[in-house]
Parts: sequence; C-alpha cells; structure tokens
Amino acid sequence: MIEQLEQLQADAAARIAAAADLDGLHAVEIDVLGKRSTLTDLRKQLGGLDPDERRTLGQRLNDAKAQLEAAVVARRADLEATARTAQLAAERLDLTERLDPAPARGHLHLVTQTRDRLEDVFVGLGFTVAEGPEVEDDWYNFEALNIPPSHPARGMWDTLYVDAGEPQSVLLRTHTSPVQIRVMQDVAPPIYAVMPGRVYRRDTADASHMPVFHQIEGLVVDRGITFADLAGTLEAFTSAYFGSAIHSRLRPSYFPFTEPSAEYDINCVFCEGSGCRTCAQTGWLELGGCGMVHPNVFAAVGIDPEEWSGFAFGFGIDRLALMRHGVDDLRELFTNDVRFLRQF
Ligand code: 2NM
Repeated sequence: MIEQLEQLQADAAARIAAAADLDGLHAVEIDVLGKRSTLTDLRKQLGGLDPDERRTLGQRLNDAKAQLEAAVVARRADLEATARTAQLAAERLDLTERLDPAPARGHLHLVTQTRDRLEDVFVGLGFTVAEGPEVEDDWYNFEALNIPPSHPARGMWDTLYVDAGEPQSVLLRTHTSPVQIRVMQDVAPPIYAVMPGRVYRRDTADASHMPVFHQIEGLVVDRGITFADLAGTLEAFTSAYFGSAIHSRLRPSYFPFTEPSAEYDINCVFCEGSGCRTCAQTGWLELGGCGMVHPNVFAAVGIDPEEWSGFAFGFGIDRLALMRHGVDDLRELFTNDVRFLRQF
C-alpha cells in the first residue's frame, strides 16, 4: 500500500503541475483529493489494518494529502497570476494611439515665451509675480504715481480713455505701474515683486510702436534699500537673462514716480560693444527705466518713507523679444502670420 501511495502521490503531483488553466486545476483537484479519489479509497482501507500499520500508513496519507493540497494552492496562485497578466494585456488601452498624420500642436507665442523666461529669471532672484486689471482709473495709473492732471509729464503717455464714469477718469493702463500701487496697498513691506502685462497707448503702429504692447516692471521695498541695490539687481538680472558677457549701465533720466531716475542700458547683444547697426554704433541698447521710489508715491499708499525705501524698474517685453531674435519690426509680433510665429 505504501508503494501504491507513493505512486499515487507522484502522479497527482505531476498532474497538478501540468494543469494548464484554473478549470483544469479544479478538475485535477477533485480527481486526486476529492471524495471519490484513490486517496480517499486508501483511507477507507485503513480500518482493515493492524494498529501499527494503520498509524504508519495513516501518517503517510495525511502527509501526502497535505503536500498535494499545498501543491494545488501554489499552482492556483501561478495560474491566477498568469491569467491576470493575460487579462491586463488583452484589456490594455493605448492612450497614445492616434490616426496619422499627427495633428499640429503649435506652441506659445514668442511674447509669451519671453514673458515666461523673464518671470523665471526674476523668480530665481527671489521675486514674486503680481498681476492687475488692464482697465484702470486715473488715480492708480497717474495720481498715485505722482502724476497729477496738471503735471507736464502727463504728455509722456498718450492715454486711451474708456467711455465710462467722469470724462477721462477710466482708462486703459499706459504702464503696469498701477499694479505696483495695488501691491503696495495690499501687502506690507518687504516687497520683492515683478508685474508683467499688457499695456495700451494712443500710438500709430510702426516698426517700433504698437498701441498694445507688453511691459514687465519690478518693485522692491525694504529697509535700507539704496540705489546700489537697484544697480546690483539690474546687473544680476542682465547676466542671468542675457549671459555673463552682457553687462548693464545706468544713465540719469527723469520719471515723475522715481527720484533719482535712470535709463537702463545693456551691452549690445549683437556686437557685444564693438558697434553695429542695431545699436547705432554705440555698443549699447536701451532697455528701460528705473529709479528710487518717490516719497510722494509712498505717501499715496501709506508706506512710511522714514522706515522703508525702494526701487522700481520697467522695460518692454516685446522689444526684448525682437532684440533676442534679431527681428526688426514690432508689428511682426502681432500680425499673427503663422509662417512668422512658427519660427520661434
Ligand atoms: C519704469 C521706470 C521707472 C516704476 C515706479 C513705480 C512705482 F510704483 F513704484 F512708483 N512703478 N514703476 C517705474 C520706474 C517704471 O518703467 C519704465
């Protein structure tokens, strides 16, 4: 009987291992371990044996049964894993599947790319980015910036007015400076922020003017801020944006909202200073303006100029994009001819 059992166990183990799928395994399991199996028959015969033999064979039977049951469990786990892998493969969805030819995807406009890069550089220098409305009132766009109606500098901006409220009280912002006023009203210093955005002026479009264009302005308000911090920040920005070969310089100028004020130039990015057509043989390109925030501006927003000082700067994003790519006409940026835009 021992021999018969050993043979039976070997056969059963082989059949379990050979089961090709879960149904097949189930059939084998009933066959070798079920009520009508040879194993069960052998157990029934134990009663006719003498006690010693019965104990020995009974033990062997139990061992064989336990081993075969374990083999079934292991085989079932194998087959389940295989079945699941097959199911996953069969049900897999190819989400990248598309009908050729691939549709055109387009890309960000050159001005948007330029703005994003400028923001990245200033964020890298520790600035935050702020935005504000494009339709402003006279107070935010002019008064708070130390430009009262009578101020001769009003003529520096050819303003587009909106037909709303009192005549000439609602307007399209002529610069992003009103956002700086809003930031100074809303958050207590220290402030390190840049304000990029669309601005409007009553200009006729030509190669260097557009009635709608883009500016980025920066504002720093903190304790002990000096003109040296302004110069250092613009120099750090210049080499971060244009590369370490390009430097900045400041020339005295005038803005109503800063005192002192300066123009901000950089080494010509085309000739690096030796003189070319783009820089009119000067070696320098004019990028924007800057200065120390005027005490009257601080007064308008309720910042104490005895405790705080600050600087501001601003320049045109569109002009920067043109310079970077050697484009000579601002209008190209807004005609939106895809044959032009596609190049960037
Ligand atoms: C410029 C040039 C110089 C400027 C100043 C201010 C404020 F609000 F702080 F007074 N905002 N923007 C400023 C100063 C802007 O752009 C050419």
